[in-house]
Amino acid sequence: MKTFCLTIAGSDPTSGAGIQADIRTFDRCGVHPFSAITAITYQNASEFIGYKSLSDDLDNQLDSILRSYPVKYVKIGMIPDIKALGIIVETVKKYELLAVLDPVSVSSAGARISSEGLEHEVERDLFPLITVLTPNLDEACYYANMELNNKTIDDLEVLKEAAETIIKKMYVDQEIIKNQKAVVIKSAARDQNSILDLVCVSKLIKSKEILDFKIFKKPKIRLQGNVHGTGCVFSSAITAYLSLGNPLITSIEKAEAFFNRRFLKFIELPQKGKILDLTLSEPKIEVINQIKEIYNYISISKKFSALIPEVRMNISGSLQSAITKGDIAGIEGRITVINGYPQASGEIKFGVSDHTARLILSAKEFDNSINFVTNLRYKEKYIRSIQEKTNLTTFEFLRESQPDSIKREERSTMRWLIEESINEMGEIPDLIWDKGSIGKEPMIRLFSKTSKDMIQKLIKIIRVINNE
Ligand code: PXL
Repeated sequence: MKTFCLTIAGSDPTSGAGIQADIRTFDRCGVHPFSAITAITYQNASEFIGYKSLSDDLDNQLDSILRSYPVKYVKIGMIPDIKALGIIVETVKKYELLAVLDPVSVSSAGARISSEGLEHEVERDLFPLITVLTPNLDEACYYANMELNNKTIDDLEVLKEAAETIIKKMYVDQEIIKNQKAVVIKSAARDQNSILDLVCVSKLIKSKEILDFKIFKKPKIRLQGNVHGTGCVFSSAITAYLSLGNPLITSIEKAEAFFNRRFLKFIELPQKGKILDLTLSEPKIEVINQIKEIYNYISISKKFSALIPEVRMNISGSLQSAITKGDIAGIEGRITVINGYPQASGEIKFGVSDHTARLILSAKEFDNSINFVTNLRYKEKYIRSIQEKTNLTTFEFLRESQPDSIKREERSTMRWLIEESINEMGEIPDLIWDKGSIGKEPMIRLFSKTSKDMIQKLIKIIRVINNE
């Protein structure tokens, strides 16, 4: 039988947050979504207009499902008022539900989505029944009664203290821990390149209560506009992984991975509204993540800036069976240098790279195992060092040797240079370079089968051009 999960949450008509986001997430995680709606909100991605509580109908919705189906795991989101809270508390008790609570009281646009001061009753009546709590930083500040803004990895002790204060509120009279519980403070701290989630898990060892802490790091991603509903997706993913039989910490780990792998591709709404796109296929997610892996390596290295060409750099990655440009992902707007560091101008997307996409497609006609290509700044001394000091295979493509009909079309040039290297070397070399011509910047193009392979090649190049 399919695994069941229940979400008790508010409706968001954009489907970015709330019950719709929970249903989309449950579905993607492979569990069947049952739902009970606590309130309907009137909002779009940039404006919150208002809401109407459905607490008068909540117990009917819940009973219709829970009386008939064996549901054990529930995600709780928007609780509009004290009546809805009372029903939720009684339901969790009556059906002995294992609950994940995303303690939201303010919408992404800043408006309250629960009655003023309800946090106090939520903490008193619901926290002791909850297994996992997923506050964001503002919610953690409130429930720990501490000032936690602008923290870095060096402030871990104070964040741990906050998590400990909160997790203790999840036990009646702070009694000895019977069930394992967890608090995840989302985006608790940040440093130069990362954002950190702090997880606090309780354990009972030889009747002694122990708290374990874990940190999940994610790279900072520059985005235009706000992403709506991220907290709903994350807490629903934890619920789904728990219901599939994973231990508590594994469920959190898997939800972190589920979230991070999708925090790359968005459904764009007008006025910079963004919603996580959960429909992307696993192979496409994999390609985007591999490009991200290469980019993460590059973006923390000042030395790498020397390899960014005038026309800017791209990293393209391909689906194994790519046939068109739409099957190749790249960085929108390419990579430039900002404050001495390589930096992406936009997001990683399918169908946005042109030259590098064409290179992969042409390379694949001869060797289908090629999946990645980057373009790098050409300098004669770089090529000399690479040839003398590394085992990378290189091929110089002579623009003069192209027939005039091909010269006119830069697109056919990409195919021509692949053909030339195959004719000369019998395989696609690691690197194909040319000295440019009028209006054409000289360029190095680096090919690889996997992202790891690409990073290894880039490491070799960086070492030799810096005489290390
Ligand atoms: O992301 C918190 C949230 C939860 N539930 C509903 C919402 C929002 C944010 O706007 O609208 C219904």
